[in-house]
Amino acid sequence: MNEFKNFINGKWVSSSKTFENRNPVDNSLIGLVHEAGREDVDAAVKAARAALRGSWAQLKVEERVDLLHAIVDGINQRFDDFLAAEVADTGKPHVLAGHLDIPRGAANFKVFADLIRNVPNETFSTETHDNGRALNYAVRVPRGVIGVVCPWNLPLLLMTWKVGPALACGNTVVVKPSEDTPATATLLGEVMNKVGVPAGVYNVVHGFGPDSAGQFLTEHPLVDGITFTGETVTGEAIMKAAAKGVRPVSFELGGKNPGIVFADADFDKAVAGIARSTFENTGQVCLGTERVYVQRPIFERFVAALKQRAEAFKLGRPQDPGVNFGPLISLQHREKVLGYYKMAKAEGAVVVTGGGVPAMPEPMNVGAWIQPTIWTGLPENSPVIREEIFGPCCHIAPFDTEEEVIRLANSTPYGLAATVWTQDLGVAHRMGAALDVGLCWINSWFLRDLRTSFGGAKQSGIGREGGVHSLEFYTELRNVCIKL
Ligand code: NAD
Ligand code: 6OD
Repeated sequence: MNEFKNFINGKWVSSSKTFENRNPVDNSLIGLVHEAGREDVDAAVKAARAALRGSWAQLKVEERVDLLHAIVDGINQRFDDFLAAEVADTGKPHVLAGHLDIPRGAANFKVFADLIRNVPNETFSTETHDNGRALNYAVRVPRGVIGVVCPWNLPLLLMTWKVGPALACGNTVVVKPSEDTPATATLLGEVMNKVGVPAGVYNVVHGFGPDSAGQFLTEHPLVDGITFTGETVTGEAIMKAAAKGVRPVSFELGGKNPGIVFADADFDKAVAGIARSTFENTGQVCLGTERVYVQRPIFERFVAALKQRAEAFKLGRPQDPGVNFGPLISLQHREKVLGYYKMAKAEGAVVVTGGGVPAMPEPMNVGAWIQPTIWTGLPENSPVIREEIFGPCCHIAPFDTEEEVIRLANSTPYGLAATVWTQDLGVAHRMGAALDVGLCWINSWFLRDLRTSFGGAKQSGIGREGGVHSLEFYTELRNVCIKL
C-alpha cells in the first residue's frame, strides 16, 4: 500500500490520521495520505523559517541556481515515476501528462534559475539640498516563508510554477497539495533530498482546506506570504486568513472564459483550437473555454464541426494508445458537473452532444467518467453560462458585431483568459485591448512563454506571476539611500 507522508525538514513524517487517495479511472485505491495536524504544519513552517535564515540564506545565488538546475535534472531522471504518479492521481492521458505536466514541472525550475541570475536593479542619483548627491539603489530580498496552496487539475505544473520562483528568489516554502493529488508534491521531496536542497527549504503538508492543513497553513503567523491557485470562493477564505498579520497574497482563481470565433477565421484551426480549449484535461483547466461565441454566418457549420470533434474523443485507460480524454478528478466533482448538465436541460438547452455519463467497461464503469458536452440555446443569464463548471462542456451562441461580442464576453465577474479566432489583424488588436482579461490568446490557446505575465483580472485573481513579474510577490524591494 502506498503511503503519502508529510515532508518536513527533509524527513518523512507520519500522522495518526490518514485518508484515502483514489484513482478516478476506476475508483481503485492508490494509497493512504497522512493528514497533517496543526502541530505538523507548525513544525513545517518553523523548519522553513530556520532554513530561511540559516542554510538557504548562506548559499550564494550561483549555488542556489545550481541546485535549481539539479532539481530539473532530478525530475527528468525520474520522469517516468512523476508521470505514473500524476496519471494515477488525475486519470489524465499519458500523452497529456507526458507532454505538458511533467516537462513543465521541470521547466518551472529552469526558467526561474536562469532569470534570477540576470535581475537588473534600479539606481537613482539624487541631488541633495546642500548641493551634494545621494545614491539610491534597490536590493531585492526574499519575502520569507511562502505558503503554497495548490489545486488538483495540473498538480505538479501549478505547484512548481510557484515553488520555482519562490526558491529562486531565496524563499523557503511549505506546500499544501490538493487532497485529491498528493503524489507528485511528495515525490518532489525525494528529489529535493537527493540533489542536496537543504532540509526545511521545501516542505509538504497534506490535508484538506477548512479545519485542516490548508487552514492551519494560511493562518500560521510565521508564514510571510500566501500564493494560491484554486476557486475564487476559497481565495476569499484565504484572504481573510491572510488579513491577520497583513500578509500579502498572490491568487490565481476561477474563470468563465470566452472563446470568440469571427466569420473570417481559419475555420479548421478555429474548430481545433476551441475543441482543445474546451475539452483538454477533460475541461479542467482554469484557462478553458466554457462560453463560445461564433459569428452568425458560420454558426451552424461551427456547431456541427465542434460536435464532430467532441464525439471523436477516445475515452479509456490513460496508458492505452490513442486515448486522449480522461475522467474528471473525482466522483464528487462529477456530481457538481452533472448538476450543471441537468440544469442546462431543465433550462431548455439544445443538447448538441453528450449531457451525461458514458457507458464504460468494467472496472472503469465506477470511475468519474463524463461525456464531452455542447449546448446551444440558453439565455445569457443562465447559471450554466455565468458560473464556472470546470468540466468538458461549452455553450455556443451566435453574435453579429464586434461591439456585441465584447459586451457578452466581458459580462461576467471573472476575467482570466480569452481565445479569439480571426484573420483580421485590426480585429485581433481591438479584441486584445477590449477584453477584460489577464490573458488574451489570438488564434491560439494556452501557448505559454514562461517569461510573460500570468494572472487574472476581476475576480480571477490578484497579482501576476511569470518571469520578472514573479519578483513582485516573491521578493521585497528595499531601497538603500547613501548620502555621498
Ligand atoms: P479549491 O479552491 O477547491 O482548492 C484548492 C486548494 O485550496 C486545495 O489544496 C484545497 O485543499 C485548499 N483549500 C480549500 N479550502 C481552503 C481554506 N479554507 N483554506 C486553505 N486552503 C483551502 O480548488 P480546486 O477544486 O482544487 O481547483 C479547481 C479550481 O481552481 C477552479 O475554480 C479553477 O478555475 C481554479 N484554478 C485556477 C487556476 C488559475 O491559474 N487561475 C489554475 C488552476 C485552477
Ligand atoms: O501555465 C501556467 O503557468 C499556468 N499557471 C497555467 C494554469 C492553468 C490552469 O488550470
